[in-house]
Parts: sequence; C-alpha cells; structure tokens
Amino acid sequence: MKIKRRQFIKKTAALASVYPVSAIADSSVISQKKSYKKKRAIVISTWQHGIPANETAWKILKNGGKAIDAVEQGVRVVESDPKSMSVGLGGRPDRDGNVTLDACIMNEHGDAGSVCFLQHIENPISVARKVMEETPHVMLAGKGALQFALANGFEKQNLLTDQAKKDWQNWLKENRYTVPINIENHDTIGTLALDQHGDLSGACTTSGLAYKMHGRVGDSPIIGAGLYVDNEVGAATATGMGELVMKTLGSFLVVELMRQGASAQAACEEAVGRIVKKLAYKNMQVGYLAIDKKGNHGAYCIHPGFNYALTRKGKTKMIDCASFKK
Ligand code: SD4
Repeated sequence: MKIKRRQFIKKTAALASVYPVSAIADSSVISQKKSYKKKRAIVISTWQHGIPANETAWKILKNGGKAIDAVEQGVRVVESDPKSMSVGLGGRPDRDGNVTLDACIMNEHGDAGSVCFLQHIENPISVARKVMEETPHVMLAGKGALQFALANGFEKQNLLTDQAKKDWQNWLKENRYTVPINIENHDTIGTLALDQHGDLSGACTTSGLAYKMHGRVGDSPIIGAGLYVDNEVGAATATGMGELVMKTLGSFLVVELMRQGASAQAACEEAVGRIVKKLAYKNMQVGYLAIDKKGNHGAYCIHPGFNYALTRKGKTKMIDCASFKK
C-alpha cells in the first residue's frame, strides 16, 4: 500500500510540474464521468433487511464508488443492527448460547476473503475483507479468525442481545436441544453489486441457522456456495438451508450456468432444480439471487416466502421471489 502511495505521489508531482494541478483533476473527472455513463449500476440483497443494505450501497455506487465498497458497507449496516436477528450483533446463537458468525466477500479481481465460526466481532464482513486484502489466505476460522480481527483493531464485544438470549432460553424449554431444520429459522444477508465502472462484487454474512450445533458452519462463508463472483460473467449469492447449498455448490453453479449462456433467472432456477432433484428439501428453504455483467438480475427459491431488495437508478423495491413449490 505504502509503496503504491509513494509512487502515486511521485507521479502526481511529476505531472504537476508539466500540467497545472487543476487541469489534472479536471481531466480525470471528465474521463470518469464518461465511463460512468456507459454502465447502469445495480445492487440486490436478500430479504427485507436488504433495503437498508441497498440504500447504503447505493450512496457509494451513485457517486461512482466501487462495488466492493458498496457491498461491504451495505451489509455492515445489517450486521450492526441488533434488530436483525440473523446477522452480526443480535444474531441468534447456537443451541449452547454462542453467537458464531460466518461471512465472505469477493471483488472484481476474483479475490476472496472469508471468516467462519467467528465470535465476538460485530462486523465479520470487514474481517473477511481484511483476510482478502492483507493475508495470503482465503479463509480464517474460529479462534484464529478472532485473533486476526483483534490484531487488526476490531473490538471484542458481547453479541448476544437480551432479546436473542430470551428467545434462545424459551427455545431450549420447548425444543429440548434438538437441531431445528425448517424454513423459518434463518435470514442471511447476501448483497451483489455492479458499479458504474462495470465491475461486480459480492458479500454474504450471517449468524447461520438459529440454534445450530456448536461448531456448525454453513454455506455463507464458503466461496462458491454462499457467494461467487466472476467479473467476466456475473455474481450469485444464496440464502436458506446452507447444507443444501453446500452439497450443490450453488452460487458457483449459478455463475457457471450464466457463463454457458443462461440468463440470471434461468441459472437460479436450474440451481434450485439441482437441489429438488437430488436432495430431501421438504421443510427447507433455499433462495438464489444473481446478477449478470450487464446488470440483469434473477432470483428463485424452493418455497414461497423469500423476497429481496433491488435498487436501480436510486429506487429500491422489494420483490417476492418466484418459487419451485407454489
Ligand atoms: C446458513 N445459509 O448458515 C445460512 C443461513 C441463511 O437465510 O441463509 N439463512 O445455512
């Protein structure tokens, strides 16, 4: 980073000796504006909490910011909202009362970063971004991920809110510690964005299935399962029962189908098709979201009930997703 900055300062100084600084600034603004006009930005996120995520992401996209910043900042809002009880602070705990978080992020270069089974950190997506940008690795887990976060200035905190604790204690009474597998106990946020430069990025973050077994990791931090981005083709993210998504490597599948010519919509439908053809899915929900390189979007899920937020030209709307089961 430092070397790049020094090189930049040197270069700018050299240019300034030939051109006045105002001329350099003006010409770069003009060339940026030209390229912005060529692409139509879009951001799309899972579920109702996709609205605040998209609104934050849009502020970045509309000013010509990068998709990677848009998706990170967007999902951070949801991670930090204690009322959103499936992500970050306030996320529902595992069946032993621990809030354990999974998150991953991918940029337009195909770089990826991920954390799983991370405790005590409100914004795992930003830890995942640091893993991507500042380590030679893709994924850090558990104590190692926490150690890395703390070493990078993230604060340790209690993520189990009073409400989540109360719900968990009630759940323990009624459910006698059995792992719940149904379509109602989850709500990950996955966000995909195409910026005005034509670049794609994605982020996915969750506290996973509520009352899962201690140590369970879902699809959301697994590159290719909960999220995949290929800047030549498109991006996809998943929500729902992670085990079904992992067994079919769903997000990678959606992107690969788009590479072979499927529309974003057809690719999501085919990826759901793989699940319902091969796996027991009766009470389990999975939903996919995808955007292609041109900003077309698609979505499909197994059961009715999945919805997503779409933002384009500054306008956000919620859309009910088409489903395999009617
Ligand atoms: C998981 N896929 O941990 C996540 C949960 C989820 O909507 O997406 N909920 O399996």
